[in-house]
Amino acid sequence: MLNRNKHYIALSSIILLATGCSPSSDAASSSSISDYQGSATITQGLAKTVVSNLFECENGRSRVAGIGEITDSEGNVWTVPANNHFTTAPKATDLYEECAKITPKNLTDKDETSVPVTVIDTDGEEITGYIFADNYFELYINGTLTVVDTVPFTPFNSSIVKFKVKKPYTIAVKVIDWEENLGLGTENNRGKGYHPGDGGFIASFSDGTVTGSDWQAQTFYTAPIYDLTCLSEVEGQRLSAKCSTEGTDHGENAYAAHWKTPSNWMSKEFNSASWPQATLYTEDEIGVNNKKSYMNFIEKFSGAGASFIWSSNVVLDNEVLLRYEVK
Ligand SMILES: [Ca+2]
Ligand SMILES: [Ca+2]
Ligand SMILES: [Ca+2]
Repeated sequence: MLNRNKHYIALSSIILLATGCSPSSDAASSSSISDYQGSATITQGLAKTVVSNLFECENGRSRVAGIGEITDSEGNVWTVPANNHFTTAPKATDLYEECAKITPKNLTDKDETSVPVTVIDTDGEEITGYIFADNYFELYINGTLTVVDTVPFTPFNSSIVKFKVKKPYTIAVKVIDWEENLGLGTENNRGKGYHPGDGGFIASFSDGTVTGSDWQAQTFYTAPIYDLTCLSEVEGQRLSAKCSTEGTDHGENAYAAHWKTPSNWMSKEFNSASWPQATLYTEDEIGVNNKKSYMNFIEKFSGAGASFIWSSNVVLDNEVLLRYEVK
């Protein structure tokens, strides 16, 4: 089967090798794939949509949460914004979810006794977690996929989870900043057709565990990139602080950087020693002050001592894996 992206990338690489010139077809891209030296695999342009929309909002509006595939110059297929288990995994219990008309004003309006308990260890401690993600999370405890977010993109929602486990245990979370322009890392927002959007994740647990800078966060998908020379790597960190985070109306030829996720990244035994520490973000930076799914339960988020975390770039890094060991 012909894949236009693969052929475009392969052809442009040959031309660039032959001429040493930058592509003239895209004024926004000032460097080429063949010049890129880092550990990521680079793709360019829009992915092929393979799932048009994972989620329909029954009561209200939501952004279209599609899934795409894009093939790199070596024939590897990348799923964007990321591989996920939304359609198959157990869903988290909604703390606040407008599409389901679950909109308590505070925690006392919420019946927590009906939240199902995932048993990791039968003789473990029962722990309750409170989670808010921009936009989507999948929670693993000791490598077991415990629950996933009920809303992949928008509206913003929050979740409760209960599990039974013995210490020490490992929390691993896949977080996805979803995108409308699949493979380009952008959405129609703030008057721009290709706005990069941002992520953010915060959680607290009844055993005192909270998200913070002692969590680890590694990046697996960074987009949009308009100039590949802005990417760098230092001691395992996949850095993009020099890359533009501006929206544009001409983002259709953006590059994306992909890294393969290790198959056992969520397991207790996985060695994440090379992963960077998580970066902290303020509530203002994430922009939650107008979001009831967060503010109505703030006592379980920043009020519990938890901080918003992500990788080093909360705008451009769209698939991030988090790990934390509870001692
Ligand atoms: Ca969500
Ligand atoms: Ca983003
Ligand atoms: Ca987002």
